[in-house]
Amino acid sequence: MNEIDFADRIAKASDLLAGARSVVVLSGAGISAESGVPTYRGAGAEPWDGLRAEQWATPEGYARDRQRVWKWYSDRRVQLGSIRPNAGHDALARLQRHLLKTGGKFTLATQNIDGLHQAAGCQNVLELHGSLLKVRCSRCSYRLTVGYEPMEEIPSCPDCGRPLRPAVVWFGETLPQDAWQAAVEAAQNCDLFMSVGTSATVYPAAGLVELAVASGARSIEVNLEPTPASGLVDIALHGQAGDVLTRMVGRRTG
Ligand code: BJW
Ligand code: ZN
Repeated sequence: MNEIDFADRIAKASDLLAGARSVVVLSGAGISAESGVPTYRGAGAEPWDGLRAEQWATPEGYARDRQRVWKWYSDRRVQLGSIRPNAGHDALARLQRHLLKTGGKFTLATQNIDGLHQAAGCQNVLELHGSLLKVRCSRCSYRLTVGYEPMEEIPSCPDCGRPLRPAVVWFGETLPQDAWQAAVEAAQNCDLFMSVGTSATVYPAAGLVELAVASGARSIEVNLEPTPASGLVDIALHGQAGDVLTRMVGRRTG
């Protein structure tokens, strides 16, 4: 697509955004790619030890080699300490401030575990797949925020003695119910649903766009490449999230 067509689509998306009072954004790894965080699939993907996420991001993967998986999470946590939010995160934070200031509603549900939306100033982020900056007990309800600190050894739970684990959601595990219910409710009741930087392949999060569209919302996709959601949405914008969101939100907030 040439730049004029693309600019025209961005203008149409901006108009949809300008007419919306209640906006839901579902973000994925692609929005953090421009900050240097590897994606899981598609452009920018970096398999870990040659393995796809479906192979290591499981409770069985952790049970198989706890120390190795723990260290890998610890290394990722430390790397995050020097990673900053990018123009895409900033644009969504501006959009949230603008909508809230003008009496609108804004919900950001993220599949990301990197905390970069919050670092950009977004409030009330729904973390559907947990957080890399927290650990939890593998049995009881004990949780701890550890930030960017390295943790080479696996600590035992102070309450029950079981090994702690990263507070992320692995395949086959249910999503944090409060965040998931809030995301479902917001998707069912929004005017505009935006899917940003996600391959739209991991459920139930990927189902939010289907839910929003079925509930009557207008919809926009922003992603480097087409996804299974592209055919569902009103406007699919295939480009860098930082650039596209800055152009869309910049027009809206002035
Ligand atoms: C850019 C860009 C730039 C690059 N600008 N774009 C068969 C059918 C349907 C479902 C299932 C099934 N078999 C099993 C399931 C269920 C399973 C699932 O969906 N599997 C699929 C693989 C088929 N799901 C689960 O098990 C989930 N739990 C569950 O279902 O419980 C039951 C339940 C049911 C109903 C209600 C409640 C519960 C749990 C899923 C957990 C996912 N966990 C991970 C790991 C997190 C921890 C960690 O990182 O260590 O979460 S996997 C990984 O994938 C991570 C991500 O959040 C998730 C999604 O990835 P995301 O964000 O979309 O990123 P990518 O990399 O896939 O895509 C990035 C995109 O960006 C690409 O398209 C690029 O082109 C683009 N991009 N640069 C814009 N600059
Ligand atoms: Zn415990």
